[in-house]
Amino acid sequence: MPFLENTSHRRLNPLTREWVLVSPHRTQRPWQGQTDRSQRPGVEAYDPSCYLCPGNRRANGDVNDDYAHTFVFDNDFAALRPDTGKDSVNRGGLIVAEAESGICRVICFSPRHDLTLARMAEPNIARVVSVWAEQFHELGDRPGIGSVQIFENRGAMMGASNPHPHCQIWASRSVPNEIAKEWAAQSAYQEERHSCLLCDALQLELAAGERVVCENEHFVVLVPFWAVWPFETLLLPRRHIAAIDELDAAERQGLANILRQIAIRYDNLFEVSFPYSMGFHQRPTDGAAHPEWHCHAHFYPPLLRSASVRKFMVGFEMLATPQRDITAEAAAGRLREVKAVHYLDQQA
Ligand code: H2U
Ligand code: ZN
Repeated sequence: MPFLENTSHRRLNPLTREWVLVSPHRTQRPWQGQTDRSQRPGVEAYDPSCYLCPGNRRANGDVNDDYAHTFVFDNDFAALRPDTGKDSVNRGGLIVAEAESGICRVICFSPRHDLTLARMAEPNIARVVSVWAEQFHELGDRPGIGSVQIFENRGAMMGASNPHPHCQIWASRSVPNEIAKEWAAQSAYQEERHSCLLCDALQLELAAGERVVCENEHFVVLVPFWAVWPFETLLLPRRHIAAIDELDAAERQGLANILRQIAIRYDNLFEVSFPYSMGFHQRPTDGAAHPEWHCHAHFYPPLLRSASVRKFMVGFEMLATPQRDITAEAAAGRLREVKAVHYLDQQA
């Protein structure tokens, strides 16, 4: 449909039922992609001052295990605590608050301070996937936990406090905003069409092909039609599962493989360790089966045209609707074009 390539239009995100404004005519100018090989990571395999490296002391005095693969600990500065009680206030629906409880953890992906998912070996990423599955299961099974959010903030640009490869888990009593929106949309779709929103979207995307970035036997990564961030991607299991604890052994390997693939493509785009926030959206953990829910991960990277030019969600976007210039189709093309081998592993 040509209007999608040359006319201002808005696209609907059926998962959140929010719109994004696309202004493709603003990118008729040539691609300004720049790379910056000077920004090679200068970090060491072990940093004595890192609070995530094996055997080091954390801010609260605890000493990390001398771990060989992954390491999980309760966040010393947890935003959610298990023991908050049940206080609430409601003044006419205008001044409303509830005590919120939960558990926050940190997961180190590797003892190596200098690695990222893009630079880790696939079997070691598979270990991380297994820890995610165990943690989701363990925390989600607890009474009083309604949702488990696993997320990674990568890079100073996204506010990550430390380059050591790690992610966080926030398990909360209530269902967070983004999950609540996606839950409502997936439930409504299931009720109306007796089908799964993301299974159907995946079939459409695979048939179109133009927004698919990479795939394997079990997973597909694509720039969704409704992407807001320039190089935003959606990672989807081909099988209809509601959470990663339902993945079998081959699918866990497959998830490790696809995570490595997309992380490498991101790094190769501007030849920089690519910043992003990513996370898994999984079924609410209220004990129900959630047949409407299709497990997936979102990658939200801030970079726009080079290693240093980032997109800001300001102005119209903050006050009205998010907007993008480069189309989802063009962004997917860029991510497909780059090499599948990490730039630091390519021969000069
Ligand atoms: P981020 O890089 O995404 O901010 O995650 C690091 C987390 O590690 C952060 O939530 C926690 C911070 O609270 N932390 C500890 O639990 N112990 C420490 O000694 C320092 C940081
Ligand atoms: Zn470290």
